[in-house]
Amino acid sequence: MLAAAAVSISFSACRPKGAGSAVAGNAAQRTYVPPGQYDEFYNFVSGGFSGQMSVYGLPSGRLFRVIPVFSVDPEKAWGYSEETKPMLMTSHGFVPWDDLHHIESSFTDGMPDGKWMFANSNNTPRLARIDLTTYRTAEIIEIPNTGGNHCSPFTTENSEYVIAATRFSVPPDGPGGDVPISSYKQNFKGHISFVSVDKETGEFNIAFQLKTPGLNFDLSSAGKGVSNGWLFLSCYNSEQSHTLLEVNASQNDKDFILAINWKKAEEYFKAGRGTKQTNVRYAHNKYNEHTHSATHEIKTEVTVLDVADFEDLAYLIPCPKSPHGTDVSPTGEYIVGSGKLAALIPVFSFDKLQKAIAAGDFESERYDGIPVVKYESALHGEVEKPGLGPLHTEFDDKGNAYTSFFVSSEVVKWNVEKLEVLDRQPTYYSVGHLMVAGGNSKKPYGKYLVAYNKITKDRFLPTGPELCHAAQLFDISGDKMELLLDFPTIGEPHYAQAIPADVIKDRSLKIYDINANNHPFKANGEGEARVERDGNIVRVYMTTIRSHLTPDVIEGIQQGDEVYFHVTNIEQDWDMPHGFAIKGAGNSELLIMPGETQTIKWVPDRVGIFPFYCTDFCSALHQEMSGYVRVSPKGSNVALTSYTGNK
Ligand code: RUQ
Ligand code: CUA
Repeated sequence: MLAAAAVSISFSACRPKGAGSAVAGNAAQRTYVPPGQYDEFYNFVSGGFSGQMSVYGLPSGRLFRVIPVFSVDPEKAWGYSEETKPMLMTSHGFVPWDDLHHIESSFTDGMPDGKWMFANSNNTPRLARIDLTTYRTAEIIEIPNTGGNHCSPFTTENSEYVIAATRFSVPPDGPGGDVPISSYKQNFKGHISFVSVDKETGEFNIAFQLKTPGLNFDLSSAGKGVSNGWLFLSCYNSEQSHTLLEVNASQNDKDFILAINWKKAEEYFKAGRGTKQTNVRYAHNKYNEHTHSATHEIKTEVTVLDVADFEDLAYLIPCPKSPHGTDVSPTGEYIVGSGKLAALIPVFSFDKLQKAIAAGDFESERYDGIPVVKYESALHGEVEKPGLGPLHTEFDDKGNAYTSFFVSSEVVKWNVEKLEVLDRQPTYYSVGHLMVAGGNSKKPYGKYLVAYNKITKDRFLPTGPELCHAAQLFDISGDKMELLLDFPTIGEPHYAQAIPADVIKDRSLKIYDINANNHPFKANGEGEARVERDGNIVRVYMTTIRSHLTPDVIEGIQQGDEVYFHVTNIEQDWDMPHGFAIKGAGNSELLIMPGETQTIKWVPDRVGIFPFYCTDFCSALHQEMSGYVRVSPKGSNVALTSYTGNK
């Protein structure tokens, strides 16, 4: 122990100043997961501007999967196969990219239940549900009346709703949107969407929206425990300025946390008090595990309730200064506001908030019709001198909070009741989000904290101008946080979730049951493999099994035909995908899981012989798993034929 500490001290002493390596002496042992053994936690991490979600193990930091959500992925043909293209459709058409900031788990009684991960897209406003049996994006819904869905996806205690609120207030959808931008104060509105989640299937539905003044909603947390039924959203730009926000939205000493009584809002909605808005257009895309295909539809109606029309729905709490994270403690009693430009962290008390509301303890002036609770009346207290640029807060199982500080590049531990700073550790560098295992649940697992850093500079081998982002793993089981590990991440990681492996791992699907495959172009065994022509559309019903494709000889295709390879993997063994690729295809490969059917479109642009092959090294004779298509000129009389083995 002593020797290890001495080694780490002398090691850090010869590093350039500031690049610190103050790593716990036995960090290697504490993060080493021996070959063949499992990690203790799954870590689901947002991929930021990569549009993906990645799955790591903790404490090892090993990367298991990268799941395309709002992005195309040629490895899996996501967005390239005919079956998955509808998933990326929006009211603007096919949108194959987005900025995925936040991952939040589905909850049962305030605890992650391992069913789904929810994800937001920050640019073209969408919400996604990722299924934790298949590790695929199962559903995407577009959010109307919204400009930038940053304040999302925050989940209520029993996943009744996933919240999606607009980062940029904008005029509501429809023809009334053509207004001068300088008319912000009259015409720009915020909307908070309550997207319901079906208990069994997880299916989304925009139950209702709340229309609010033109604030910018940054982040949010649903109440839990004592505050279950409430929702807290941080708001910046209370100035409602529309240009040079850097300056103009930093004028007010305090912005707000908006407290919403969502149970009340739900009551009003169910009582028919909302207004139907019928000039919206938003996509709703679902992936069906039996047809192995996605569907896309456009919806045209949403119910809106204006918070200003109701006395007891919404209250503003002043919060210094351009708050970013708003985080609710495990009991639900404390609400932490992290003002990006504030020199302290205010902690509000739900109990005091309720008393202030009951007593009408408000500022003399409303804000655009909404009562403003007096700051002191809702305040539990302030954490003094915590650091610079607080962003996000998570909680452990011992009454402590952990806040990330972007500007001073550190994570700070403090006691929630006593508001005392207990420890601070540097991060390398400029931490954005941080995450404690279960740190947003009713009973945090504690043990680990991960800092997700924006800048890595000298932490890894240089790779040109573009460097990786990174995560840093801390052990928080003792009094002091101990840095254990750095690991690079996919894209820009923002929020993440860590869930014990035991909650999730047995849910994982191994194969798709071939008998439950209802794909309209499935080949039910090699006997059904065939090629059919309908005008210039040719459908190849193909099967794969070690180590041949059926058919593997295809003739009678003509230049300019629209050829669809519907490939069914008839294996029923775990971890036995096959791939499919053909020369000149303008999209990607297919990677077909056992029991699944997937389709790639190919339009041959010239005559000749086109080889195709399996792309996944599946057996000793994988290299033999190939075939040929003969392409003849348009109008040729070469007969359409196909076979494998003897003709
Ligand atoms: S927000 S740092 Cu979307 Cu903090 Cu990521
Ligand atoms: Cu199938 Cu390689």
